[in-house]
Amino acid sequence: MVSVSLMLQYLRRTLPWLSLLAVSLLAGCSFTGKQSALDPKGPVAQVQDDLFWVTVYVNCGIFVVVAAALFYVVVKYRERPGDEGKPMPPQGHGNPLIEIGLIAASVFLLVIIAIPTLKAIWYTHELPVDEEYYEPSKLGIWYGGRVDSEAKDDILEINVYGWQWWWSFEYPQFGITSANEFAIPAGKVVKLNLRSVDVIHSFWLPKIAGKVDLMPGRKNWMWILADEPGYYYGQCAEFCGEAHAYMLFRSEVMTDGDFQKWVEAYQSGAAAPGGFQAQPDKDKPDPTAKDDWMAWSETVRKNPEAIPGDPVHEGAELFMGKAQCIVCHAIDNSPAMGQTAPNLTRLADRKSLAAGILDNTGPDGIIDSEKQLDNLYQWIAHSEDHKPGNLMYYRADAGLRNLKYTGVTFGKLQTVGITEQSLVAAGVSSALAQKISASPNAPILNVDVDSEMMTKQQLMRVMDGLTNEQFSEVSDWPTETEFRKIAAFLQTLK
Ligand code: HEC
Ligand SMILES: [Cu+2]
Repeated sequence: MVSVSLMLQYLRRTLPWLSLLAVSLLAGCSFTGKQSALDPKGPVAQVQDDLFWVTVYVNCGIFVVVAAALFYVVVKYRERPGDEGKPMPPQGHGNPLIEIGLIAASVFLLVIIAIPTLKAIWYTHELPVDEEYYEPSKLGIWYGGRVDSEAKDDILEINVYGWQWWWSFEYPQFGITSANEFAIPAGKVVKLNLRSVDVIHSFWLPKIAGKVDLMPGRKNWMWILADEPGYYYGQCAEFCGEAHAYMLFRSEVMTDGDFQKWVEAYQSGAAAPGGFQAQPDKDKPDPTAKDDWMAWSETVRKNPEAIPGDPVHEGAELFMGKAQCIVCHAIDNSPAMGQTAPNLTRLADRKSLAAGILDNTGPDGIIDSEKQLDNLYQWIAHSEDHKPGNLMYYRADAGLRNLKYTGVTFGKLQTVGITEQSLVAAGVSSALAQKISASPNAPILNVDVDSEMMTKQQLMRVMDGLTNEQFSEVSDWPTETEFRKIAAFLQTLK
């Protein structure tokens, strides 16, 4: 048996190291970090923070009492020299007074925790529509005009959708949509309707409020209020798949005036590339931004020479055409109306890219346009490096990765050293490989022998190890220059 004095000796030796370890671990904690729930900036986070501390204090009290009792007993009744061979002292079993006392004390402590817990639960579950409760929170009062009269009595609502692995923020009262960054007015109650498109996510904006899950097939909601303007950092707080740790978001809290401008900018949508304008005619004496976009598309189709040959126009053409970005993305006013990816209408106004993974700002917190352009290029040309598993690249039916395997012919593959033998090595039958090599200009996946065709998996095996430059040579994968042009176009979306 290890004697108590041995244990004390051991403790004496390790205690300094243990405390050093504890202190260094705690040094990693910060009460005011970007995502610290201990630095509340709104009433919901405040209530949650208060509750946290009540629990911590009660637990500290329990710890001190229990540790002191333990220490007292261990020291007072420790084994002393000469104790060997003495009979065991009388043992006590059960003392009703102590037992009832301990039960009563536990109940008392639980009640102390339960009262503020229940209060906080009710508080966070009741939308404060009452004007005495908070500053006027109704739409009509702080956001004059632009809203139909029925909506004026409503609180600002935002439909938050969780996607693997990004966020979309829809403002039904204003008819606008943002992604990964959303704006709210300071000092006003906002109702968030939380929905998931795929798996369970969790909305957590630590300094303002948290956390509520977004569940497929279930309508959850929460209300938030941010005290002051600022830029707040949020994060998905429920494991939701491969890129979960990269599913961040931001909230820009603004003054009423700035918020109104933000909403109006989103409502006006995107301007046509390079300021392209539709010619007014008698049907449309006052062309809108949508008309400009339509005129631009028409011109690209019918009279391409009339389009200026600069990166913005070429980037827009690639976006709408060869690079297939419009399959998933929408840009308001433009022909791009995809619904399964972030809405890019005001993309260049956002301080971060791809759900907070790339930061567009300089040290002063303002968007640095060179950095932004480079981030845009990095993201669209190499998204799989920046966010492993992301569905822009990997989505099975439409992801950008597919561009690496479309438009491929055997003739082109030969230019990068791929032979008939490479096809056989990838599992293609020799009869089919022969036919493929005999038709060097046919799309490789369309060639068939006795209704056998090469599969995409086989093609992937054949092309495994090609560089991105080689992919651009032999398939529809855009070249680096083309990606840079698309980035230049995206940067005009503001
Ligand atoms: C298969 C559908 C799909 C296609 C095609 C697609 N994207 Fe995406 N895109 C996505 C998804 C999904 C995300 C969100 C990725 C993430 O953050 O996990 C995204 C994110 C982005 C973002 C970041 C948006 C933000 O709010 O930060 C940009 C910019 C972008 N895509 C541009 C493009 C361009 C340019 C193309 C064409 C070359 C393209 N996308 C093609 C699905 C697609
Ligand atoms: Cu998530």
